[in-house]
Amino acid sequence: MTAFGRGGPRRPLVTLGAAAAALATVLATTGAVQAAPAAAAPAHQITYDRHSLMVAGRRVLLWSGEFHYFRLPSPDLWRDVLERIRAAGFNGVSLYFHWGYHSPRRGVYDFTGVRDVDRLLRLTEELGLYVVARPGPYINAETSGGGFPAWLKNVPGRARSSDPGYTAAYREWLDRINPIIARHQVTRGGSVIAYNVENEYAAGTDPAYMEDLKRRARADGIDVPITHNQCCDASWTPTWASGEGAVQIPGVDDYPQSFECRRPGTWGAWGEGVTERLSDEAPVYAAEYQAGAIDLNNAGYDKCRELTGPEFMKVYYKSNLITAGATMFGYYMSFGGTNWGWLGQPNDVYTSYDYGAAITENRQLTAKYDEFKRQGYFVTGVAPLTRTDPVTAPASSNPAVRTEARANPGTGTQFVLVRHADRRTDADETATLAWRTPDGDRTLPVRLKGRDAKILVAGYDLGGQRLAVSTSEIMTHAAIGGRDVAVLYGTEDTPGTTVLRYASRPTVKVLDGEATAAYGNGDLRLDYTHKGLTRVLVTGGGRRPLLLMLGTDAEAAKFWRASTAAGPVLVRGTSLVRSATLTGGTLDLRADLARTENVEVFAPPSARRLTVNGRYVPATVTASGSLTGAAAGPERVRIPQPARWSVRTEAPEARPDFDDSGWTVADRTTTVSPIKPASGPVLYADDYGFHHGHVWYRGRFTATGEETAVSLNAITGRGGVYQVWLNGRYLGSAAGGTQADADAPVNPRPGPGRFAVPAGLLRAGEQAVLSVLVGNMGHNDDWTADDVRHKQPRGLVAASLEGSGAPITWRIQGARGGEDLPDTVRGPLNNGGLYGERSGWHLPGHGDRSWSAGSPADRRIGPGVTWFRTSLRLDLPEGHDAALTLRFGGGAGRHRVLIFVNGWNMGQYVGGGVQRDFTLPAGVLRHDGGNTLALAVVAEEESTVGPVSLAPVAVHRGGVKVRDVPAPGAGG
Ligand code: IPT
Repeated sequence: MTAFGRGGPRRPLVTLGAAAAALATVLATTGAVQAAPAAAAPAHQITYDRHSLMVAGRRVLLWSGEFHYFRLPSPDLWRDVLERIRAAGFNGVSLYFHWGYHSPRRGVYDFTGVRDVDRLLRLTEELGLYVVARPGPYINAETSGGGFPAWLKNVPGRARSSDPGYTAAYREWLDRINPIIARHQVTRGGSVIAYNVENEYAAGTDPAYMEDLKRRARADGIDVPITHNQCCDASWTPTWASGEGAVQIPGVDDYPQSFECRRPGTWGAWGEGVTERLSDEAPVYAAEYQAGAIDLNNAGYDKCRELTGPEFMKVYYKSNLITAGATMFGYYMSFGGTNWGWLGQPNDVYTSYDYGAAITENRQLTAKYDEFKRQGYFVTGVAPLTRTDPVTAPASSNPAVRTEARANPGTGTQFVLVRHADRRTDADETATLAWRTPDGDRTLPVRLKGRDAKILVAGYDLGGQRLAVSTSEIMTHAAIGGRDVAVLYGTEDTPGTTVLRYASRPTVKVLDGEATAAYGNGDLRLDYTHKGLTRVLVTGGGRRPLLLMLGTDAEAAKFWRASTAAGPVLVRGTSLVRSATLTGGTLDLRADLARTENVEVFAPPSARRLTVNGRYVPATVTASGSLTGAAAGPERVRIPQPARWSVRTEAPEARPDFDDSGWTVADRTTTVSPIKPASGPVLYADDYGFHHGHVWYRGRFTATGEETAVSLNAITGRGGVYQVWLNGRYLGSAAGGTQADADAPVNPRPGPGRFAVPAGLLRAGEQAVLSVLVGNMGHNDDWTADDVRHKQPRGLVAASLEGSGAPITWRIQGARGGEDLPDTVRGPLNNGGLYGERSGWHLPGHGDRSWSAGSPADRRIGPGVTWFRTSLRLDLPEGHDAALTLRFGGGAGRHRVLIFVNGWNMGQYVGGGVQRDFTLPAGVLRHDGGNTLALAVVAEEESTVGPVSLAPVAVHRGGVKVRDVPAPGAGG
């Protein structure tokens, strides 16, 4: 199945901004033919100097957003999200590739279906987005094992080093992923512009390892520049800028707002932003720049969005451009996605990986998106920014208002950062700038209202105009129909001055709003206050006409830019413009609408007719020379609710007579893990090939009748629990541990549990059966390159009886097939070893007619595992995009719920926990057809789950066509 083969409507390539123009040219020849293989596009050399990357000698400011395909298991939605990213003005994406997501077992790799990264890379080519490919092997990313496959825990040799055991393992991955990346490089007509080795590699530094990663990449055909993302700041060593292991373009990761979302008013807790240059030969690269946060302390992601909101973005992102002169960026994250299945790393995240990003987990656009758009259109559109050096900044009359400047040595264009001297203040300050612009000295008033920063431009050839200077910021400009159309903006109620040069007095017409114009000495000076949208038409004066639109932040954010074969168009209105095509006299927009609203289009005059998503929109011509008409919002959408639930209780494993003869005997005496058991056999689940979700243990011993308690210890990762039954009697549950120390082998700390043996339960001389269910919340990452952390066991780590020295013999059972996946479609992270999972109760094809009627809303369930199933038919209108979540509404008792939608494990609801809404991506959830919803409730005590409903987050007319994600019925 390929993205190109889907027979969708053909449309010309759309790109945003001049920086993407090189790639646009590459693809323009094939752009209209989606089916063209990547190899048919012309290849371009990638070079770089201290200022920027260059594609075929043309400078590019790389403005990319991080996207994790593995957190969105509906490949048609990759297109949706990448189109949103592109429409925000990004000209690239930064992509981690997740080793463990593709490899259930050593030597076994899957790149199909939701793992089809070749398709993903083809899509970036089609959309004209550059790619920074980041295949690790270690990626961190708050994902299980930091992206390592769980089987690596059984491979001797320290991970993230040049140890031969690890080396052989990662080469296996790189030799598979590298060739896929290699064939999509810009140098072969594709989209990959750079290649990132490792991830924040410093702890346990091993330059030989870095050398091997680079050698592997080159041997596998990677010929674009190799980069690295150094952590934190220049104090972190090595920077990999020189010496053994050095990369061509060393980058830095920076998260100045920290990750404490409970204090969203925080300002720069972790520093000033990017201020240093790591290499004199390479551009300054902000490899991961904070664009959201993990929700470390359960504040909820909206708080993380606040912590990293527009004010932070203005001050920090703009400083990075001017203070540091950075021209390469990877914003982490542009869209976070979902830790579906067992994808999450347990210690830092829960199911949602929304990240407080500009695009929410439900694919909705936020105020942060608007800010990205304002900045993204500017940085990718104003070409002189790709090559600048520091210059003297205009003097500020007020020391509280600070200026810094850079200029392009070729064009002379100046970029002046205006910010508060104290970056923490939210004061309201005014100043006068004495500015030596390339077009002469000017005195200009500026105002900073609250936490704010601006990049002001002087001496810029704005299309056919000469912009001497402006105290409004440039969002974008385009040559449309023989004139220039420009959008400038400033904070509401602040003053703005724009000075343009003309050979003779031009004619100025204020079409909307208020502005005063004065002409003298070749200067046309416009003065105004940023309020709503002011429109000024300038004609004559020896230049082509200019339509200047001067707006507030909010007004600027209403504009979209898209390209057609006949040139760029600007659109005002709609929730999202994905692309535009001009055929004959008809301009068609692919756009999303939340309501019926006016759409205004600035297009070449040949566009006389307007359609939106192919539907005719009656439009009239405005005084601004644009076309405007009302485009229809969405139809009313009826969201059905899950009803008619059936229920079945499981956990036969707890019963003494359960037949476990097919289970694996757990009798190993050695382990690769640095954590060694103090006594008895190794019970670690990974050692027996059971890596994800729940595992069961059954231990047998001959009772003496003197037993007083069962003493256990398990490691689950943060938030995990384990539960214990003796001869079928439930003894209780305990919190699993997170970390054991290598030098304290039995370590009683991680997750001890002491369970009293009820009197009379055990009889001397009789065999007793201990059943233990252990959750596994995911594997530790390896941020510190420390096997003690990464190779932490999961499952039981200690077990003994109090009052008896009788030996216990153990069997273990986990996900069906262990590393030999029965369900390769959903992959290694979808299932654990619950009885229902092993029996296919989560699958749509499971026959549940024998189940009893019972709803999670009110059914009281006992400790152990209980399943609920229902079916849900959706019939949502075509041409609409409905974002739906599954909402949990209360309940009682300690329990957690695994959520299966058509067999796909979409996350884990922890009763009473921070996350109650679970994103169900279209495709996994069929919007036009039947769905099976299955809930596996693991209860520690008597519980009710409470109401479960399907909640609409938003409905838009528009969107992309989403096909059903395959959902094999039963058996896999
Ligand atoms: C940095 C990692 O590189 C990235 O994978 C992710 O974990 C991110 O942070 C946090 O979400 S590590 C950080 C300590 C800079």
